[in-house]
Amino acid sequence: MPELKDNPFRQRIAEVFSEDGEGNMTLDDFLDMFSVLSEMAPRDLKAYYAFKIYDFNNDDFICKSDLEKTLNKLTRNELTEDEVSMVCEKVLDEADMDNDGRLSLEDFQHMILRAPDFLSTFHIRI
Ligand SMILES: [Ca+2]
Ligand SMILES: [Ca+2]
Repeated sequence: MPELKDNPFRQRIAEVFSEDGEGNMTLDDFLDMFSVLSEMAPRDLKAYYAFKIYDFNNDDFICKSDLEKTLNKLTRNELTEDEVSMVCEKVLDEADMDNDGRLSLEDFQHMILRAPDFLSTFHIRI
C-alpha cells in the first residue's frame, strides 16, 4: 500500500484502528480503516478518526503538545521549533471555541468545517 507507506501518520493510524491499541491489526481492523480512509467516507467520520489520531496521549483532547507532534509529522520536521510553536498557538487561538486551551472533538470539528484541507492526510485511494 504505497499511500499508507508514505503517510507520516501510518504508525499512529495503525494504533488507532487496531483493537489492542498497539498497532496489531486484524483483518476487521484493516477493513474499518479502509472504509474511514476512503474517499466515500462521511466527513464527520473522518474528522472523528483524525481527532483520535492527532490525540497522541489518548486523553480525548488535542492539547498543544499533541498539536506540535501533529504538525511536525505533517511537515516532516521541516519547521523550526519556534515556527511549530507559533503555528500551534495560532491554531489553538482560532479553533479553541471554549477557551480552555485545548481542542475537544467539538472544537476540532469546527476547525475542519473551516479548513477542510486539514483532512487531506487522511485521504487515500483504494
Ligand atoms: Ca491529548
Ligand atoms: Ca477547547
